[in-house]
Amino acid sequence: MSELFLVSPEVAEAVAGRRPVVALETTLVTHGLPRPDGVRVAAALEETVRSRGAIPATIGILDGAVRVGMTTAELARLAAVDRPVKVNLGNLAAEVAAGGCGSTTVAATMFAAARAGILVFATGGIGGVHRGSTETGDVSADLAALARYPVAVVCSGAKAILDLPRTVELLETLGVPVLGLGTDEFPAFYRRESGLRIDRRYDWIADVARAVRTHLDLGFTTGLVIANPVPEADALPREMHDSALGTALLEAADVSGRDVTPYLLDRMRALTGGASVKTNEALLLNNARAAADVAVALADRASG
Ligand code: PSU
Ligand code: MN
Repeated sequence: MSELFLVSPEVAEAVAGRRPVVALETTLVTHGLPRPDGVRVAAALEETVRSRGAIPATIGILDGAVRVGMTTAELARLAAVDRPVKVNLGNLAAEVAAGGCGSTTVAATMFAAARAGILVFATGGIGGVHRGSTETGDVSADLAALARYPVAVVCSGAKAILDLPRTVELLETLGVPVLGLGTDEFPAFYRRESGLRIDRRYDWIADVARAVRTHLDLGFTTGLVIANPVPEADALPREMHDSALGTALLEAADVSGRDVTPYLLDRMRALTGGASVKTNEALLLNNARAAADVAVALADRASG
């Protein structure tokens, strides 16, 4: 493989042996969580994936190369960069060409996972259609990536800072299956419910893994969303959530482009006295667990 795209020996061997692997992104480490929570949570996500019998593949860009399966030292270096670039599909090649470092969003992580042969990816919440998108045109590249790369993304829906009804509509338009784990509704990140529909509910990992396998066996080249709501005990209380969100959205009126999501997440942190970060961490760990279980179930099917 080229020196532009480096897969760690552990991940390469696991993929070649059809053993379970879970991709993890790095934008949530550098932009989604405050320091030093990002690196600590990244390590906890890897540990969670391992404890369920899968191999973690943390993905990011360092010294002009896409890294799949970053070491602890590499991740620490990326997190230590003063203002790491948030890399999605459009700016990835330029960043690599410049020899730089960057953290990968859901979109860029899906690209790298697909290229490395990884089927399952755990994150917090996907990006989507932003509020006010009819004026700004701001729609996350995560949706384009879901339409393009055959990776199952385990997430707690999309962040409520987004326009969730339009996000769900666009997933439908793009033909991306939205499979719920123990839920009939599209989760709203910090909270379990949105009132929005999903394609199908699953209550067992084996069943959702079978649906993923069938999607791939039928020859679909699109990704899938596996929507796993935050555990009830970890969800933000409704009043705290709604009032913080209302204020954060007002404050974000002048923020645009790639800064919008990190800005809103940071305002939610401040306005909830840090509670949103605890919720974010809890749902991430819950998604890493579910993703590892799905990856193990998929590997069992492949070999059995
Ligand atoms: N989920 C989180 N925290 C995050 C993100 C998602 O819990 O920081 C990041 C992801 O990397 C996602 C990105 O891809 O936010 C979306 O950014 P944008 O809306 O600019 O596409
Ligand atoms: Mn955007």
